[in-house]
This record gives sequence, C-alpha cells and structure tokens, in this order.
Amino acid sequence: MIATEKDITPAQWKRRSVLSFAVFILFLLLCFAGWNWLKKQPTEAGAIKPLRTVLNTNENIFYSLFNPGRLAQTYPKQFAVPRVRVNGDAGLGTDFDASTWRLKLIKAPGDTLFISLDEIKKLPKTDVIFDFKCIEGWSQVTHWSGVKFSDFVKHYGLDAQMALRFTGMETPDGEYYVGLDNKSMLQPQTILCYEMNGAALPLNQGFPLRLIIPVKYGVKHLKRIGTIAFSDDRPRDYWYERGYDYYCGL
Ligand SMILES: Nc1nc2c(c(=O)[nH]1)N[C@H]1C(S)=C(S)[C@@H](COP(=O)(O)O)O[C@H]1N2
Ligand SMILES: [Mo]
Repeated sequence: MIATEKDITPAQWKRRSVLSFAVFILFLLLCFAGWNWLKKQPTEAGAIKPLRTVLNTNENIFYSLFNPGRLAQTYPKQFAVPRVRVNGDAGLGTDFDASTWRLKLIKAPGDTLFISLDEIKKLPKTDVIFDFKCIEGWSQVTHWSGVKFSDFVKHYGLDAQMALRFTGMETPDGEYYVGLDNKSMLQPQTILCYEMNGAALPLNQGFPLRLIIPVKYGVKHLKRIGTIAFSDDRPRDYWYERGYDYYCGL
C-alpha cells in the first residue's frame, strides 16, 4: 500500500521533521569540520596533501589505462585557425640566440648529443591538426608539423631511454620545464614541432623547436626546447610545482 498523508499522525510528522532537520545540521557540521581539517593539512608541490593524493591516484589509473594506439581527433587543414593564440612566455626570454641553438639531448650522464634544426628537419615530417586545449578553458584547432617523437627515438637509438618512465624537457634558460610519461611521448601524434600553419614557428610560439603532444593539455606543450633528458623518477614540472596535476592527460 502507498503511504499517504493521512497515514501519519501529527506527532509522527513532528518527530520526522525534527529528525530530518537534525540530520541536516549534522551534515553541515561534518562539512565544516572536513573543510577545516583539509585546510590544516600540509601541502605537497603546491597542493593540499589529500588532494595531491587524489591527483596521484587518478594519474596511476589513467596511466595504466592509457592506450597508445588511440588517436586524438584530427581535422582537415581548412579547419585550422590562421591566427593562433599565444599563451605563456616562461622561458622565452629575449636574450636568446636562435642561430647558435642546438637541441641538447642527454642520453645518459656523460653521453650528450647537440643536434641542429637542420638535422631534425631531415627526419620524416608529419602534420598534426588537432584541437589544442588549455586548462584555462579555451581550445582551438591548430596545424603543426615536425618529426614524430617515435621517429626521433628510432633515429637516435633511444630505446633504453624509452624503457624508463619519463622524458623531461626544459627551455634553454631552464625557466620552464615539463615531465612527460613515455607512453604518451611515443603516441604517434606526439611531435617535435618546427612549423605552424606551414611556416617556421614564431619566436613566441617556440621557435626553433617545441613539443606538440595532443594527448595532453597545453601546459605540457613546451615551447623552445633546450634540453631533453630521461628518468624513472618524475622530472621537475613547472605547473606541478604550482599545485597542478602532474599527468595533465586528456
Ligand atoms: N616555454 C614555455 N612553453 C609553454 C608555456 C610557457 O609559459 N613557456 N605555456 C604552456 C601553455 S599553458 C600553453 S596553453 C601553451 C600555449 O601555446 P601557444 O602559445 O602556442 O598557444 O604553451 C605551453 N608551453
Ligand atoms: Mo595553458
């Protein structure tokens, strides 16, 4: 039988009201206590520790589920915007001489290569036209070209390095830096990029060489690569140190 208002006496009605109000107050108190507890927790890399633990747990789940064969959506060339937004200039200081630039590839301690842009341009060239997403909330379809990181790995014999978990990249002045898991680095749309819309990269968008990695948010697409190195431990990461997620996967 379905209960109707008639089935409840005024005394019962009162008791239920008082009870549900008490539960509501208890809930508010718990929220307040929880919030106070959270605020008192120590921070780790700019994030309150319990929240950092949640981010790290999410990272482990998404890293283990990552499918390197799954491609980000791509678009025909005419969908790419002609004027690409510029965002972030850390590590892009003006005291930079592009003519003497070499990519510093640290294969292992004491085993470093210095690679010119011409050498990189001799490797197979790939276009990537995808929806570039920034954590600030904007996105735009943009057109980039360069060498697949997986082709770069083949050419420079970096299999042992790829067996480690991370690649670290830094600007030449070390002012901006990111750490990237190697499964994402080897995804076929990850490129060391030297062209935007079919022309050389503008200086403020990373000339001579930047990273394009469609499986990650914009923060990880480091502009003006100076150094590439490899490690099993997390390389330092600019926005991670400021409280953001380390993984930043899409
Ligand atoms: N060197 C350097 N690279 C960087 C940044 C930066 O501040 N410095 N910002 C990142 C962020 S947050 C975004 S969204 C993209 C923006 O790339 P764009 O300027 O080509 O649009 O670059 C990334 N790479
Ligand atoms: Mo961003």
